[in-house]
Amino acid sequence: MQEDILVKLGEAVQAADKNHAVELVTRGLNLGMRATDLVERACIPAMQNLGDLWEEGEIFLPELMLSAETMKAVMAILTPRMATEQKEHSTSARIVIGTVQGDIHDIGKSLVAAMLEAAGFQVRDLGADVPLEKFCEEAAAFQAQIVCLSALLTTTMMGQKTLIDMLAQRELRQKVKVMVGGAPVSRRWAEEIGADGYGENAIEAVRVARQLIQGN
Ligand code: B12
Repeated sequence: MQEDILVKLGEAVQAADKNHAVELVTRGLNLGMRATDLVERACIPAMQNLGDLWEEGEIFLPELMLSAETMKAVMAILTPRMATEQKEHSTSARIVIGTVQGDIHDIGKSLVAAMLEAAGFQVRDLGADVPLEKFCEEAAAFQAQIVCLSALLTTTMMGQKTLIDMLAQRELRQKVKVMVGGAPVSRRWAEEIGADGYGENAIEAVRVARQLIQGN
């Protein structure tokens, strides 16, 4: 039954069948399934699959946008649940997160923000297409220990490097750690630009954020 829900949820996200996806998520939660499992085992693989289909020219941008909307509707239900599932590791550390300017992809960033919040971090989510200046201002105002930068386009990855340079120029670099991620971002890129941490997915993001805080 639970496996069946995971399969059908993945299909509903891919087919952009928002009502059905919401219904399946509600049913899964009522059956006692973990929100984290519904996200990681159904929704994320579906988005990855869509990316592959798009790359192969099997689907087009409007279809992708509808699936992204479906994913957001599902995440609106699952995010608060994920928070209550993981509250025990609470920390008072503060994190500012956003997708860098020029880049509107926010699904992965929101997932990382939700998982960090679920892990007990205080998270200020600046959204997508965030001016680099704003990251600096908010990091200082919020007294963040970590700034998380998401980039999904090879062209916007450079914003991650620019932000690290900007923090250094403003003498904020010693005060705040920088974590980077997003589909085209790699550990190698993170090292190259002098970031303090990299996470391939939301789970790793939480693990790395905890390490950075402990290392403080
Ligand atoms: C959904 C999607 C869209 C949606 C976005 C909806 C939204 N609100 O986010 C829409 C349809 C709007 C869209 C638009 C575009 N897209 Co698009 N999109 C995708 C797609 C299929 C999936 C992205 C996604 O949501 N994945 C699911 C999430 C959960 O995964 P994720 O984002 O990778 O995040 C995970 C990790 O990367 C990591 N992570 C993410 N951020 C961070 C941050 C930190 C700090 C850490 C530690 C970890 C971390 O954890 C997350 C959770 O596990 C990708 C394909 C792909 N393979 O990524 C293309 C893709 C990213 N898009 C692409 C392109 C080209 C575009 C457009 C330019 C298309 C166009 N011609 O207009 C525009 C972008 C306009 C702009 N200025 O930003 C290309 C980028 C190519 C490139 N190399 O630059 C891709 C790779 C598709 C492709 N293969 O060609 N897109």
